[in-house]
Amino acid sequence: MSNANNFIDTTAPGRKIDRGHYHPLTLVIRDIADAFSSLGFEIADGPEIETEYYNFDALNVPKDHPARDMWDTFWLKEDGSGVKKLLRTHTSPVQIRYMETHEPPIRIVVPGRSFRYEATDATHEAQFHQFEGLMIGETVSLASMKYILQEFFSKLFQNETKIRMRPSYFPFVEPGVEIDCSCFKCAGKGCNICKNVGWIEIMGAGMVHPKVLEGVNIDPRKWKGFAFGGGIDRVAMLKYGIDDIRLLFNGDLRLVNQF
Ligand code: 2NM
Repeated sequence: MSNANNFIDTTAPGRKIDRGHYHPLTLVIRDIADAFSSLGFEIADGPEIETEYYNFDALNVPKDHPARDMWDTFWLKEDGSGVKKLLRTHTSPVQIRYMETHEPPIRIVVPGRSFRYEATDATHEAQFHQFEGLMIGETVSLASMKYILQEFFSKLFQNETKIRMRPSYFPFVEPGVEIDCSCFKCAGKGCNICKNVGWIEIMGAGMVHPKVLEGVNIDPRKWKGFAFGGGIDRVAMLKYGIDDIRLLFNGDLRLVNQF
């Protein structure tokens, strides 16, 4: 600044220029994409507005499944096309679209926004983020999945991570499993992150159901595939110690400025 006497104060501090910050979800999505890229997976994406066919039918979700209920799904107004549309409730429809347009072998991971029509609280939001993955090959098995996911989590958490599988049910896979990973903070000893059990419930997975493969014209006798899905918001909350999912979406810069 110069004043009337043409004095320039060269010791005055400069003006601070604010720098932008990546949202914690962006950071986690980048980490997930990097880890899977290094394992040979391609990153795919697709529409957030989907048809009933891609969101449910193609995934072997029966007509009477509760996930089809109005309470879980944001249905859009009829647009006269005769095709029922909705906000995708998972990113699996992207995998159906990918299988329709690509020949196996396939290795993809799909991070993206999904929607559920449900009440909001500290751990539930009407919008959330998922990453789903798919690997199809002639010799792909649950053993391949265990190796790939163990490598993935070890890269993501920069820590040697073990996983374990428990039987579960999803209509689009058979068999279906829940996957736990060893705690990235205490490595299984027990701490506040894993609530003293040493394991973190992290995703669902399984071998792609033959009906799903048949629906996209992939011969289930020749090709086998595993698929998995997990929550990105939850990973970001665990990794960065964020205790309320709503903080990720309310636009308050005090959250973003910490990253
Ligand atoms: C999950 C759990 C298990 C899954 C299956 C597919 C597809 F399209 F290949 F059939 N995509 N994602 C899948 C399987 C997702 O999320 C909890």
